[in-house]
Amino acid sequence: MAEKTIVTAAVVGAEVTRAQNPAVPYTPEEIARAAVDAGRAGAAVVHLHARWPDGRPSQAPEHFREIIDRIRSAGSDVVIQCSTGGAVGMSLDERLGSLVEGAEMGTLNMGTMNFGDEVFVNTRPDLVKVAGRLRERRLVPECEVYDAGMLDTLRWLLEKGHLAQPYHVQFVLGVPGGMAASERNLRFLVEGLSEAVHWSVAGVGRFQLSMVELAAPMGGHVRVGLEDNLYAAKGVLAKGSDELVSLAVQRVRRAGREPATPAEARALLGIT
Ligand code: KMH
Ligand code: ZN
Repeated sequence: MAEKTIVTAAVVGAEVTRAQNPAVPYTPEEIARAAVDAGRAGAAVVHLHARWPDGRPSQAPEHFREIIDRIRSAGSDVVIQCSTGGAVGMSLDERLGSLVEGAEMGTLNMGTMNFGDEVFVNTRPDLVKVAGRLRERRLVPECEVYDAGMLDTLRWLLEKGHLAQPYHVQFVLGVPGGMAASERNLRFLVEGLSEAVHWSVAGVGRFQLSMVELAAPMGGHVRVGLEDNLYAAKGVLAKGSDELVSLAVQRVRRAGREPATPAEARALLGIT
């Protein structure tokens, strides 16, 4: 039987706003509820950012603690992945504030890039520091790859011993400044992985669900949610990340695969 598909829900991010879609959650309570709902809809992993009550991005440990406590108090066992990317312009130390007790995975952004009209800074020393922190905290890294050269950086981290299995790769395609979300690009990136490793794809904007349709038959995992895309269909705002997860699950099943449970995702990702 084909390996199960891990559906990750990215329920808020640092860039999207409630002015764009009223379902974007801001408070820890709202973010936790969005994560729990996404888990009920079939997500095995939640990728977390936090916000201040007015919507500004936050990497404050107390916000992450409250979100995680609320998710667990609601009885959800989704895998908790905390963003160390935070928002453009934050210092690396601020970004690392998210790695609190209860986190199981943390992101490792694989290089500096244009991010829309801004620059998302991830120098090689930054990568080494984040990788080291994840190792110290025994968190499984998810390597965020936005462009082809970042696979060479991934190889460099492996060769230098800064990164080792288990780790996960997320191809984030369609960020203005990174690689476009196309079939050609995804196939090229998957071929470029230097060793057998679980990979997933997150298509930004209108490419979110088309990337799910492409990745599921290829054996990949998928990420959807309001962080990357605000629409359920052309011109129709998503009611929440749970709706996008449901749409992804339909597509995964159409490809003959089943969504992984959180326990199955932990086994696949090497989370102990
Ligand atoms: N907000 C972006 C600049 C991550 O979560 O690790 C970075 C980001 C990546 O969202
Ligand atoms: Zn993120």
